[in-house]
Amino acid sequence: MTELRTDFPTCDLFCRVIDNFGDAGVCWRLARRLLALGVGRIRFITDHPEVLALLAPDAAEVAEVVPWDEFERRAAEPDFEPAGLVIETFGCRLPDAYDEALAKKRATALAAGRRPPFYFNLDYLSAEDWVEESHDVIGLHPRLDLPKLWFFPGFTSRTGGLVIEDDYEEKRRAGIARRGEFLASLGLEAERFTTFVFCYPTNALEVLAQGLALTERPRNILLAPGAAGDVVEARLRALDPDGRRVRTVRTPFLPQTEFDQLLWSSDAVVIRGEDSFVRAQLSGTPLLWSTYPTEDHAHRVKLDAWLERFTKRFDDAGAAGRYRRTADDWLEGTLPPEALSAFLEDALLWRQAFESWRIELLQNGDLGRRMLERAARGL
Ligand code: TRH
Repeated sequence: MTELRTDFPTCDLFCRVIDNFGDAGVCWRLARRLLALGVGRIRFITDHPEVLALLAPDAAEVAEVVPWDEFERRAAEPDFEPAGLVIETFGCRLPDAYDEALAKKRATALAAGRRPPFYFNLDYLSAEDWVEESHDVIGLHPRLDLPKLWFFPGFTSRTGGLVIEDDYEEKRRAGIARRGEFLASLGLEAERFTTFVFCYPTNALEVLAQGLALTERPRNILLAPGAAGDVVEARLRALDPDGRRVRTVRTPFLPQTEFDQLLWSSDAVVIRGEDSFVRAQLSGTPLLWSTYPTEDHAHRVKLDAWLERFTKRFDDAGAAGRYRRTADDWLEGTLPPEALSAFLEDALLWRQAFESWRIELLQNGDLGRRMLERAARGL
């Protein structure tokens, strides 16, 4: 891997939390990645520090975490200095005072013949075709001389890629080797088929519980914290009171640095959102995706676009068709419990495609590196 020389001593990364954990999860993973690639210091500005604290109990040792309102006040002070690398995420809009200070820094740098600060807007992940056209496009500020670059994560070489640590493969191998020990620490037998579930309360939880419990061979079920897990847990207890078919464990909310272990220890996963979906794909574990539900049905479009790319990785067209139907029906809530159970039983059939897809994503490259390389070229 070529060495990346980055000369961005400081970065301001802005993160507004809409809901759940994904906004902070995506931003924090990127922050850690940029530090690992040589960015000197990061100010992580967020309106919900408590969400970050859950994901990263060590956050304050890694970056300067600043509450949004406090930072907004700081940005209005006359001696305030914005960073050399600025990342707005998901169009969260930076405080006006910050934009003004940044425009001033830019004007001063340009007048002195120095490199001006680099300003990104990092957008949401989608496999849709339009992403390639919108990626790496400059947007202008309505009032100020302050261009910013729209950057999109994605699945193709004409997007920014996904956050992938340089030592990901090494960590994955070690994590897979730790499966037995990890499952034993949860009181589970490693030989059993293991499924990790992290989905939304709006998903078809009754079908999920029935499908999970529909088995001749006993299964391990890991349920993430949250309302969906509560419902599935209660239903599984009712469907299988003496635990002969399923051994169910509620997992604690793990720090983000340990989240992958859940995926590496599983034979199949039901996964949601953006960041955990990406990590599941990198793990190669067969997955069913619960896309983040939106009223305008963007989740449907997102799933279709991803399936379009992913199902090309199947060697067997019949298996590709079956996977597509299962994934579609799961999202629509029309998947029969028998089909959910069959998805798990047939995990070996899907593995080849998930493995090939994961290799493609690894080869496609890392978002953090792409951002720094792009910033080094200037606007
Ligand atoms: O939590 P999510 O559903 O989050 C979001 C947000 O709702 C957001 O508004 C939306 O835009 C986005 O999805 C698509 O799903 P996500 O993205 O997978 O984030 C979950 C994060 O929580 C991820 O970084 C992994 C982390 N996590 C842990 O670190 N430990 C845990 O034990 C669990 C269950 C999750």
